[in-house]
Amino acid sequence: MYKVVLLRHGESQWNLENRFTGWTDVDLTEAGIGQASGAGKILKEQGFTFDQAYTSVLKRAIRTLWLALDEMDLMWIPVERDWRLNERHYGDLQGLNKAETAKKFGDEQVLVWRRSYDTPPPPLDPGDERCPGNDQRYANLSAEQLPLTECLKDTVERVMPYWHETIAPAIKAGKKLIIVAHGNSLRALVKYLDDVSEEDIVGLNIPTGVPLVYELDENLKPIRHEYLGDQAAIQAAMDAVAKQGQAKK
Ligand code: DG2
Repeated sequence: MYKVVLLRHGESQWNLENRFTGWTDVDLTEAGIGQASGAGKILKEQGFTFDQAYTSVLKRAIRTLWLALDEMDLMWIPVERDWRLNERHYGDLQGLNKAETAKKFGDEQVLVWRRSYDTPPPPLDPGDERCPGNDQRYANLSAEQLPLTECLKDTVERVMPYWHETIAPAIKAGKKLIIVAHGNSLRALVKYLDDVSEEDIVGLNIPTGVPLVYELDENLKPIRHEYLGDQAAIQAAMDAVAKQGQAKK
C-alpha cells in the first residue's frame, strides 16, 4: 500500500478578495501562511515524512510547500516545479470578483464557468498582456500548450500525463510524496483517482491548506482518503469555497 499527500496552497490574496486567480501569480495572505505551516505541523504530528515534493510554478503553492516542509524540517528534499500542476487557467475572468461576476451573469453561469467539466470561461484575447506567452517562466511551452482559457477537462489533459510519467513511477518506486497544487488542478487529479463522473465533479470543492491523504493499492487505485484536521471545520471550509461564486444576497 502507498500513501500520497495532496495539499491545496494556503489562502492567497485573491482568495481573500474572492477574485478569479488561475495563472495569476499572487502570494499567500497571513492566514494562508498560517494554514501552510499548520499543514506541516499536523503532517509532522501524524508521523508523515517525505522524500520528494511536486508543486506548480506559482508562488502561492511553492511558498505553501516551503512553509509545510520547514515545519517538518524537510526543506532539503528534492522539489520539482511544473506548470502542469498550475491552477486551471481562468481566461478572461482572471482578476474579476467572483460574487460580482455572479451578480452580473447569474449564479448558474458562474457555476458553469467554475465547475462544469467541459465549458471553459471566456478566453483571453491573444493580444492581452495577461497571456502566459508573455511570461518568461512559460518560454519552453509550445503555442498549443499555452492556454488562453481552460475548462477542467483541459486541466485533466495536462495534469494526468504528468501524473503517469513522473509522479506515479515515483510512488511505485517507494518514494513518499507531497503534491502542493491548486483547487482545480487537484480536482483534476481527484477526478481521475476516484473516477468521479463529470456530473459529480461539479460538487467537489477543495479547501485551502488542508492535507488530503490518499492510500493507494499496488495499482495506485485509491483504498481510502481523508483530510487531516477538524472534520467540521474542513466541511465548513469546503462549503465556503462552493459559495464563493454566488452573488451576495
Ligand atoms: C482558485 C480556484 O484557484 O477558484 O483560480 O480562483 O486554488 O489557485 O486559489 P486557487 C482560482 P475556484 O475554481 O474555486 O473558483
